Amino acid sequence: MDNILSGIKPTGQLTLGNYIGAIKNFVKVQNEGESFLFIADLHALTLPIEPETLKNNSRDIAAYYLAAGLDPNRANIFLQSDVPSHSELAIILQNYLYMGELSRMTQFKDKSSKMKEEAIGLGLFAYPVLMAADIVLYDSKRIPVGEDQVQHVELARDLVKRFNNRYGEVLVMPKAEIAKVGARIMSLSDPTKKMSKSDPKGDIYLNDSLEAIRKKIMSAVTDMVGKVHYDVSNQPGISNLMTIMSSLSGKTFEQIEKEFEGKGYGDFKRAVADTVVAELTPFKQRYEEIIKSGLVDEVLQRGASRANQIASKTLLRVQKAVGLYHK
Ligand code: ATP
Ligand code: LTN
Repeated sequence: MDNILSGIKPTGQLTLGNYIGAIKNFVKVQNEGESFLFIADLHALTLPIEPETLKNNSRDIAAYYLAAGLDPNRANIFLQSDVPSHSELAIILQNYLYMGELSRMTQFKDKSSKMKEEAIGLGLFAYPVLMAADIVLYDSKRIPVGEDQVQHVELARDLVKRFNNRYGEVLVMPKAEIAKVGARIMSLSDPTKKMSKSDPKGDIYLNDSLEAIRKKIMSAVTDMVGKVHYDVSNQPGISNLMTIMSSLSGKTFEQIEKEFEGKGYGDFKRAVADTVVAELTPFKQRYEEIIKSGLVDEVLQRGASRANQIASKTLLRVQKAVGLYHK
C-alpha cells in the first residue's frame, strides 16, 4: 500500500472548495495506505499573517479534518512546523530547483502580481521547494490535491528525477491525484475565478452560518440561458453549482440535468442549498464538539511523533547521499 500525503495551509477560513477539492478526498483515501495529512503552517508565513490568526486557523484545520471523518488512529495529522525535517530538507533541496522554473509557477505569479518586487518575500518564491520537501519526506506516491496544486507536484516530480539521476534511487516519485468532479470549485460571485480562502467574495466558508450559506447560494451568479445544463464556457455559474451538487450528492451531471428539466434556476439553487446544508449540518456540529473536547492537541502531538520518525529517516538518507559529513 502506497503512502498518501497532502496539506492545507492555514491562511484563512476554509472554503467549500477546500472541503470538496481536498478534505473529502483525504477521508476517502485514508484507509488505502499510511496517510500523512498535515497543516502547512510554515507555508502560511509566505504572506503576512497575524500570529493569533495563524494559530487559530491551524487548530481549526485539524478540527475540520477530524469533523470530516479523518480517523486519527489511521491518518497522521500534524503541524508541518512540529517536524523540523521539513525545513532541514528544504535547505538541501533548494539547490536542485532553479530560479527559472520557480518563477513560472502560476501560484507565485498570481500572489506576487499585485506586490512591488522589493516586497516579495523569498519564502513566497521558494514555496515549491518546501512543498517538494513535504512530499518526498514520507516516501509518498499519492498526493491528493485540487487542480491548482498540480503544477507544484509536477515540479516535485522534476526534482525527484533530477536528484535521483545524480545520486541514485534516493527519493520516491510522487504523483498528484485530483478528484474527477470538484477539483476546482469556482467563486459564487465570479464563476470564472477559483473559490479561495484568501479572496473573501462570494465564497462559502465552512464557519459561515447555515443561513448565510443558503443566502450565498441563492444569490449565486448564473446566466440568461435559463436551462440547468453543464457547459463551463457558456454557463460557468450553473456548471459550478452542478459540480457542487454532484460532488456532495454523487448524482451525475446527466441526472441533475434531467431532474431540473423545465424548472427554473430558483428551484435548482434551492436544491443545491439543501444539499450543501445537509452535508454541513452534522459536520459543523462535530467540529464544535471537537473544539470543545481538547482532542486536537492530543491528535497533533501523536501525529507529529509518528511523522518525525519517518521524516528523520528520509532526511538522513538525503544527507548521506549528498555527502554531508558525519551522517
Ligand atoms: P489561498 O487562497 O490561501 O491560496 P486556497 O483556498 O487556494 O488558499 P490552499 O491552502 O491553497 O487553499 O489549498 C488547500 C487544498 O484545497 C489544496 O489541495 C487545493 O488544491 C484545494 N483547493 C483550494 N481551493 C479549491 C477550490 N476552489 N476547488 C477545489 N479545491 C480547492
Ligand atoms: N501548497 C498546498 C499546501 C501544501 C501541500 C504540500 C499539498 C503544502 N505542502 C504538500 C500537498 C503536498 C496548498 O494547498 N496550497
